[in-house]
Amino acid sequence: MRKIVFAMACGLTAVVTSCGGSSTPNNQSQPTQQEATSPTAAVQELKDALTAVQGKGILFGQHDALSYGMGDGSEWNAVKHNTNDSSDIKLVTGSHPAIFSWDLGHIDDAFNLDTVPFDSIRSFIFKAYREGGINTISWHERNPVTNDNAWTKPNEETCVKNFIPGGSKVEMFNQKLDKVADFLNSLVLDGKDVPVIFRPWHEMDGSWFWWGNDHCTHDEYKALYRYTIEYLRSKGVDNIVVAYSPDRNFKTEEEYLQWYPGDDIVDIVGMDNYWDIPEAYDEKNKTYDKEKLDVMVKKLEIVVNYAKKHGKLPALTECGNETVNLDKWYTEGLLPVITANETTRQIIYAQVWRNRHSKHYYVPFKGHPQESDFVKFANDSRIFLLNDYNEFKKQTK
Ligand code: BMA
Repeated sequence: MRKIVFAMACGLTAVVTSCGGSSTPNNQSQPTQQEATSPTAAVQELKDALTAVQGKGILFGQHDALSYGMGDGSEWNAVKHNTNDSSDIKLVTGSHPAIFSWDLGHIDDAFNLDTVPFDSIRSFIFKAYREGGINTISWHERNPVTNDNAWTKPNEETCVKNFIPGGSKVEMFNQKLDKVADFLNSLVLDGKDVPVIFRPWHEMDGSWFWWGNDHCTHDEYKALYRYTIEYLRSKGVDNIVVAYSPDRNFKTEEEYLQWYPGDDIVDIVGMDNYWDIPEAYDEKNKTYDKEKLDVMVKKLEIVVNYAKKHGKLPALTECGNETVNLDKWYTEGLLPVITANETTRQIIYAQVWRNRHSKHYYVPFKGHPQESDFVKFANDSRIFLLNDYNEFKKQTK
């Protein structure tokens, strides 16, 4: 990966303010600011791909789709069963998803927080890329001090302010960042950088993670986010398209942006939202209240409108109905929301979470009562799985 000297100087000094007006001399051996901040070929390739699909179709994704799943009701695991081409989505539709999501939590270990080996994650990323899919990476990292998990309730010693420039434990945090940089820098296939969407510190408007709302000020959060990206770039990471993704706790653009680290850092603006659709569900009649679904539509509109004004790409970065226990969640819950109007149809992708075990899955598996509803959703002309997406690319070449 190309090392950008100027960006490194920036990353280590300018955390809250931007990198403009640096005292770094602009000579032959150091790129100009323009060069340093312009996207690399890998990043540009991914941004162009995402832009090309905008308004034409919504890419559908799942977390850990190739790692494990529910099969026909009995769990499978790629490592245990030595498979690299299975996904529950493919089992029920014939195609893998278009978006492949991974997580770098527990990056100091050989396995991630969900016991997927990092080596497997890397090979899956290569496979997905080679086959035309798009990879996105989240980071449920352990608290750098307690090193237990991402859900640690932090105290004075373990909260965000310790890890940002000026804090007393930045070095500990840097060790994690170094590992993430190593992983991202290892994403080179046949001599070519593989671009990925990188989505750290998500759902910060809730307080379930150590970087959440109750555990830091907005400025501390922004500094954490900015420092993360600038530090990674200083280590030569130049294959990431960066995504901002709060949970659903906003009603206005201003609220949505409370933690936003800045247009110079973020490429994709997203939202995670698991709860607005269930809140619209009428248990008795097994229907969805349109006005209540509109709550989520409005939030997507806020995201898309911000993206439009600021040259960003919008996405529904996480959603899902655990165990798919609401009738027709896919065709009568999710689909009407994301295709509600011209604006919501501008989202690039929607992804659901993982199919881990019988109490924690988001895509109906073979034989599940909602299987046919999911197939109907997947067959909708506006929803792109990998096969649809590849076909779209062929036709628009
Ligand atoms: C959560 C759950 C956890 C998991 C985490 C990161 O939503 O699936 O079990 O560890 O995501 O994948």
